[in-house]
Amino acid sequence: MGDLGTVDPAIYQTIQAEKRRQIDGLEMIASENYTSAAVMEAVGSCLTNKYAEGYPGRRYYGGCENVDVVEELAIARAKTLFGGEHVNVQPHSGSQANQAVYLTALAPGDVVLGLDLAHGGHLTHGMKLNISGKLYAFVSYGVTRDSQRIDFDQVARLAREHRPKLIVAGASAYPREIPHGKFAEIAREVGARLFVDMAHYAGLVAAKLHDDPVPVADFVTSTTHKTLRGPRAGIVICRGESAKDLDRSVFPGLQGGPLMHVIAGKAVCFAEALRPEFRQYARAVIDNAKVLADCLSGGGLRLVSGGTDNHLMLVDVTPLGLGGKIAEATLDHCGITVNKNMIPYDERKPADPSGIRIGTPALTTRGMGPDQMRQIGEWILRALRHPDDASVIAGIRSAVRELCANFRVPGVSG
Ligand code: DSN
Repeated sequence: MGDLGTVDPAIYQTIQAEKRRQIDGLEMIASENYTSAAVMEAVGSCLTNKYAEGYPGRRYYGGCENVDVVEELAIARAKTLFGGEHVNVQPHSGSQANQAVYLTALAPGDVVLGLDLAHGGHLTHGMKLNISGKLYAFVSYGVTRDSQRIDFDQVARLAREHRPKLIVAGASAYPREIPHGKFAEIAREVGARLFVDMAHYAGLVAAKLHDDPVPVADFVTSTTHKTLRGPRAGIVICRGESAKDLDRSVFPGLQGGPLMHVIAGKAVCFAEALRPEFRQYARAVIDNAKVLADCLSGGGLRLVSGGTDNHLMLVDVTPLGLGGKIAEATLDHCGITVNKNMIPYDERKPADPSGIRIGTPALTTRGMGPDQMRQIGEWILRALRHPDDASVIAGIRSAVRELCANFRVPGVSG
């Protein structure tokens, strides 16, 4: 035990319990992952002690010679990984990265197009209670009823009708590859700028396994902790012409001192993602998702859009006679962590929608492959068919624990 157990036993014990939960359970929340021990070491380092308002070489504090190196390395590596003329690695989160783009490209009241939250969009893409929806006049596009893929006819029609200043692409619950060029064409036609929030699939873009938004978008944001497998944080990539304004929007517009320890973690994550093994990892994430999706649809569950191209699937559980809330809780009791999720054209409410969202990034990081996906798919089906049968659930819980014992969680030991 280190200092924490003595100084704050309550927090120490809770962290121990969370370690156990992460080791003993199957983490299938599509936006979560296990970052490496190296990233955690950087994030847990003495860099947390340093104030560094400003940018490398232009700080408002002395003593920034080392954190300047950290930030410059993070920027250089992000540029190597994603391309792009300018990168800002200071946003504390994906939400703040998105706000920085809005602050740069828009004035309050400007019209923006974004994907409807209920069709797979994100809070920060214009949800009414989010600052994006309060400050700007968002108009939502969606997916078609039949293919459940983005309705580009609707995007074009809404763009011509509302003449938005900005079009937002990207999603947090969309199982298909997003063709960014189609958005770019529409944006060009109506004189809008294009902003892609690639948070969910950034790791797949880094591995060149997903259409790359950087060449066609004016602004691209990402979190670094999802498929990219880094620390919990955000980044913005933009064209050189917006660099100055964007940097001002992040600091002093939205944030004060950057979290230099987290920026160090981002630098480590970008270096890891530049290695050839990362491409193999991202390939395996997609392959695993396809195997699991086939297994679930073969067992009678309906997959939104019929399947997946990426790291996640959206599963309509109502064919088995239950809603997303019970499905999430049932799987939780089995040690399988997912989240309930609205599906497009859902007739149920957000607190108990028709679907669950399932992702493969974290289990793939643990080294699980197609055999484990088939096994987990069977467990999910059995649990959802018998949500009230305590012995079925207990049996799956113990089988999950046994499986987990064979697959290490990077950076987390029991
Ligand atoms: N809340 C995240 C997700 O789960 O997709 C996105 O920010």
